[in-house]
Amino acid sequence: MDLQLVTSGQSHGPGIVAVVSGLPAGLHVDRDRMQCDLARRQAGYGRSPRQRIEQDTAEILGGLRHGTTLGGPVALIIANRDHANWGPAMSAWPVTTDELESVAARRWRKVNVPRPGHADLAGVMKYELDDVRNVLERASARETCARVAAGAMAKDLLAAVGIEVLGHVVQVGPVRAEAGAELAREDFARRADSQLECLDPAAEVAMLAAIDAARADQDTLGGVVEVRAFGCPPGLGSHTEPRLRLDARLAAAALAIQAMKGVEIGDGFANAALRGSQVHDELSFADDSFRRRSNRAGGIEGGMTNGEPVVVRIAMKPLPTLMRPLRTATIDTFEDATALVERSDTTAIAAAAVVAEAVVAFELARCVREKFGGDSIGDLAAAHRAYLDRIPWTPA
Ligand code: EPS
Repeated sequence: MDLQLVTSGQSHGPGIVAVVSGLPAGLHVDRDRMQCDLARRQAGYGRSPRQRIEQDTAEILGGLRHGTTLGGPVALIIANRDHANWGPAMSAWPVTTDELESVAARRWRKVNVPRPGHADLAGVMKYELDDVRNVLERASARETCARVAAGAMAKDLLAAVGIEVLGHVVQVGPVRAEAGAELAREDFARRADSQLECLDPAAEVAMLAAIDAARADQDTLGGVVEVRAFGCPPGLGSHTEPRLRLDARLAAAALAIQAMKGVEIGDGFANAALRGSQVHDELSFADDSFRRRSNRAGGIEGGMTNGEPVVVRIAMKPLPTLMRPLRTATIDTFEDATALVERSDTTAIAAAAVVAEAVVAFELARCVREKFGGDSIGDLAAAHRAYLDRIPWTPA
């Protein structure tokens, strides 16, 4: 059974839609988890005033009854409250000039200045458009709220087989958190006290100062997030075909998040500078289970989980919408211009940790569906139990 997600919607349209197909029947969807993740995605330090307008909540349109999946696609919508301020400018159907002029001109006038670093210019050329807004509304990272809601359901599925996926911020601009090579699930409890989904309070002070400094300069900041998946049995993903390799799939899922530009599995980049004897994680066998003596591989060997925690790090570029805009040229008269100044986030790095957690959870849930099948969550859990009975591995 293939787990799939389709999203739809514009940043200032009526709402963002997600349709998730391939969930087994009988899965209890944790409403509080979904709401909590949606709120976490909005809450990080450095986000734009837009977040004071939005209060993301998923309205389920199909696929659930009394909180439990029925086996068909789950459809949901997260309303854009800001749509009330855009109305006719973002109407799905034709509107009159009078209706258009009832909203602020900057909302309905064609945008002819593409922003460097954004989808704007290639998007208008590729899709034969004469208004940058028709690109930017869909390119916007507002869409990630749908992936977070879908990821919450993926986490519910993973919980049924003992897998937990947790993300955190490890770098903001040049400020790095203390590396915690041996981080365990319990360590993530500290995240609740953070304004940046960060586990290192001392580094966070410097991170917050860096964000304040960037905001004062009307500039933006990127960073690095890390996602860890605990409880994965060996054998999610596969070495047998390139498209099934888990590291490749996680990298694709990670880079499909707006503004993500680099991915590392385990100590991928640091390992490149070392010798093999310093890199590969030695094996041991104790208490009926294979273990690795270290986890520099980040839990993946040969395109499959190896039974250690999966570790994925993702680099985010500074957001390209700048309050002090960069130079550009217009798409109609080709004259020098300055880029569109739109309200923007100074950094969305905390949100990135939540979104990264969601997409890693979704990709792992896809692997779980492939490996254990089942039309119901009971069948899936039984297949998982039978597999663990067969292999010489027990969860840590
Ligand atoms: C975004 C621009 C900002 C962000 C938005 C993504 O929106 P606006 O232009 O309305 O202020 O706040 O992110 C969200 C609304 C969200 O919920 O993540 C962009 O251009 O990508």
